[in-house]
Amino acid sequence: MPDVRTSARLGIAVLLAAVLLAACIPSGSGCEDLPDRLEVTVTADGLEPSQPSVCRDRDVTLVLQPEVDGVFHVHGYDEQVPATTITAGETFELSFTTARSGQFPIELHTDDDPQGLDIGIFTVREP
Ligand SMILES: [Cu+2]
Repeated sequence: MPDVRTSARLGIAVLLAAVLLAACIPSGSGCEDLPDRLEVTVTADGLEPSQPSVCRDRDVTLVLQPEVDGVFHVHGYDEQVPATTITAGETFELSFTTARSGQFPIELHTDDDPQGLDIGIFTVREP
């Protein structure tokens, strides 16, 4: 009965494909699937994405694309990411090693608001 054999083979092939596919999908634990290079749009009152997340012990690059002028500051991460003067329309690349994990408020200081405004949260997850 060739039909039965063919469909059995097909069944095995589908099962095998499903297993292989499942193996390719990164597991949800840790932060293996988080990117090391993140493009971040900076607006007057927010970020896109609003909560950039990376993994600890990685060489990370934040690519800032500001729509406003100001000083970009990751509160509590000053050693790795010095406060950076940004200009609307230009691109700024901040490269650093994520030495510490945690959540760090991202602030934007402007001439209008020198004290700074929380525009997002930078998250460094444990591997
Ligand atoms: Cu600040």
